[in-house]
Amino acid sequence: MTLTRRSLLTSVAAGMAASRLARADGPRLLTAADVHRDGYPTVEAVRWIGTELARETGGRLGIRLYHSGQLGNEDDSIGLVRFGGIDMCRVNIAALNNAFPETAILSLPYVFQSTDHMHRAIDGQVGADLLKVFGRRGMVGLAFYDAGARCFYNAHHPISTIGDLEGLKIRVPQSDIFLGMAGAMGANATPLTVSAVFSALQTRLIDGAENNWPTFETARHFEVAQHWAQTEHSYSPEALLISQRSLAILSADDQALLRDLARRSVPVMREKWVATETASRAKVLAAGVAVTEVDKADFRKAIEPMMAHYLRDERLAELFRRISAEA
Ligand code: BDP
Repeated sequence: MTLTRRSLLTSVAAGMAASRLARADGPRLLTAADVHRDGYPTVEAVRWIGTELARETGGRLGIRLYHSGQLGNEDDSIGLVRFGGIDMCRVNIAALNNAFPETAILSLPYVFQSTDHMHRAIDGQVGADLLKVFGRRGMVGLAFYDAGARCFYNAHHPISTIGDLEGLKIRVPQSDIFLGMAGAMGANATPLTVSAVFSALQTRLIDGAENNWPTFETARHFEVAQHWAQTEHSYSPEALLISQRSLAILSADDQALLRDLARRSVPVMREKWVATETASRAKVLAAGVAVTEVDKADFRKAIEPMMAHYLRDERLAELFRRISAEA
């Protein structure tokens, strides 16, 4: 991030914090950031929380949404939430892996065998335990949302075997896990923010990336990268976080209401997610994207040494055992 952009974000955040204080007697609007564009299921879920919050409090509380990365990338918004510049952010757990090592278990490759398996983990005690880790850095985890199964796509050639990934320059999120994973699978892994991917594909700085159907479609990656391989290597879910300070300003009843709405927004989001995933897939297929099936066993084998390395951490090994027991 350039100095100019950082100072811009700092003053935006300072301005927002000041305006929240100035509105102390009026409706308190919690500010929330998302990199996805308006209408994306995560944006709609947080909007739903805001609408319900306003309804339940007679307009005393609400949410002001900054979607489409208006407040910067996910690292920027996590920083803003930690220090109270904004109140909430919705980010992928990948953006939290490095700072909160336990969250690695949700991003690591082939930990989940299906969407149902992932749901059992995030909806159950594993999810509840992991939402608590953010307290170490001034944040509170409110909910996990679906992000589907991530797959590789590229502008060059179909990927049918793991060997086809060899040497391709593949964008990954700024997480050691994603870097290590794509590297272990033979790709030349390039960390970039998601907002940079479209132009990086266009200018051929990268050959491809990996993500879910809705991001592939809404961020227009499919216009350049027309080869999709059904690798389903990670189910890395989304997280909704609030600043501890912002939560502490609310009364105990309001805190409970917000937590409850965040919980109830999960099935709301899931319904939108399923519809969006289907629509995005249909749209890109109609636009000429070709899908290849792969033998996942080869991909799993490639990441075995990496998994063994991570599972030497007893916390991760224990989470892995609990998740595997629910397969
Ligand atoms: C998308 C997530 C978004 C991430 C992005 C990424 O919804 O939060 O920023 O992936 O790859 O699936 O960075």
